Amino acid sequence: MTVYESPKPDIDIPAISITEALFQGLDMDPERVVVIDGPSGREMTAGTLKSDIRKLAGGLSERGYGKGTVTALMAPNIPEYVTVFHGVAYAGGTVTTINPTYTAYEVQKQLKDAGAKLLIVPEMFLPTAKEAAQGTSVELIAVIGGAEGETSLTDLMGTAQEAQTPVDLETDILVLPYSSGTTGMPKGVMLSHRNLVANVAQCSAFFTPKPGEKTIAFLPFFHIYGMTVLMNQYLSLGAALVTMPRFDLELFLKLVADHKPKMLYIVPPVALGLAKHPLVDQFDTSSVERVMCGAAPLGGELGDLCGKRLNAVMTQGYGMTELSPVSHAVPIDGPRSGSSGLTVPNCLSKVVDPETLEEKGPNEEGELWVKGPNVMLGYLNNAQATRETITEDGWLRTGDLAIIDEDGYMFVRERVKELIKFKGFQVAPAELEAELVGHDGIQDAAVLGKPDPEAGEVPVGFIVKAQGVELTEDEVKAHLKGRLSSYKQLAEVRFVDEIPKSASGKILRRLLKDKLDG
Ligand code: AYL
Repeated sequence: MTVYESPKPDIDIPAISITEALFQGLDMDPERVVVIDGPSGREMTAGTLKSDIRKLAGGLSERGYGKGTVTALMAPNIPEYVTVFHGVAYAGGTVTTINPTYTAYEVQKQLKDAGAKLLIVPEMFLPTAKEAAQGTSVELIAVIGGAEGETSLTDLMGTAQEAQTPVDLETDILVLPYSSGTTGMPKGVMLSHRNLVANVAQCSAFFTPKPGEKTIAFLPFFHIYGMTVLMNQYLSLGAALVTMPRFDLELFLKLVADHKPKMLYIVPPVALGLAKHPLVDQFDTSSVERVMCGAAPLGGELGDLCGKRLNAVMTQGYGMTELSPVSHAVPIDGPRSGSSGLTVPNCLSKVVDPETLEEKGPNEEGELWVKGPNVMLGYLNNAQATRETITEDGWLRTGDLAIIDEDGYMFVRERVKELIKFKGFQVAPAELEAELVGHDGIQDAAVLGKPDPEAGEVPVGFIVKAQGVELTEDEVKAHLKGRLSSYKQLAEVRFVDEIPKSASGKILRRLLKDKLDG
């Protein structure tokens, strides 16, 4: 019967929009370079960024694409990502962030679900964007950098907007990233300005970058980790980002040597590289004092190895898209191997028996529940999933089994929800299953995650063939190839006679998991 508060004092969460928070950082010094494109070295100053955001917000509002409009942003980490995200936010609109490596089919599903009217992409992704936009509510595609015969991002800019378009900070939807949550298909996670402003402040209690400090931003801004912890936290505190459109260990190490970050933000597969890859010895990483790893389980041993190799304090954070995302983090002055951290300020956490809902004591295992100003508004157009995830008194059920020790340190033990994590990316079994049963030769299918030393987990398909059908593993795999992006592909196929199900038709994943392990 224990509810855990943060050991750190609560903080005042300013009643401002996320872009007003950003401008506090940018206004510290307009001449300061705040975003650098890693591969090319192209620089953007705080002054230019602010001015571009205000012009874009003005242009969007003039065209009627401000408040009430969902804009889809499908881009890797490039300096203009910040301009678009905040241009939309300052105009009072909603951004849905799309993984640029998605197939046209996946992009189309998100565009439709989110009801996006405007789609903004770099030229490289224009063909996918055009294909995806067909038959959706998208009215206009704008190209970052421009393209022959297309509306460019610059064309969208208008007269600089003087002030934030009024929004309800607590109830208007600022951003719609997608997450499958504890069960089912990916869903739009409705996050408000307050959710993001709160989480930036909550994170800062544990890992505050100083003005002018830089870090290397390869974690994608379209995912909540990069969005809050890097883009919004760093820039709103006057710190700077070196963006990488995709991860490449050698370039990453070179950027570390050149830009001398004190803190690195990573995911477990990168921790593996940093701990073991010979390339690491060829670069100067001596500026790094601290590494923060999150988004998937990191073994204590691997974490220690990574910290030792870089001669830095290795810490973890824990979070969920639905929590904006960070609810737990390990402080630099109290590292603990293998722990995902202490509760962040203004937040409560507890461990609950998922069946009886009884609250557990220290070191007793149960489902982790979290409450705070960073808990999402709910899932877009899905009141039922919202009700199943957030209790009436505001606790978010994480779907992770954990313990909290007597000092308040949380340790994730196991993921009990369906979600598979491939290199920190979400793979929703239900999405793969829906595609698989769409194949004529497949009568039924279930997808589970199998532990993998490099990716963390890989999806494995259990397949029941339709009667009298010949079907090979390759044919099953090929069915998902053009439809779903590379990280959602099946690593393995197992043909079975039936998928075990409960009386209500739910897949009994536990039973299949035993098969996987056995
Ligand atoms: P989503 N250890 C184990 N599992 C984790 C951890 C961790 N440290 N962090 C996240 N997960 C798993 O929405 C867990 O199953 O957000 C959780 O429910 O893509 C799920 O990932 C959520 O996946 C940080 C720390 C960001 C974490 C994040 C998480 C963003 C991932 C910033 O500092």
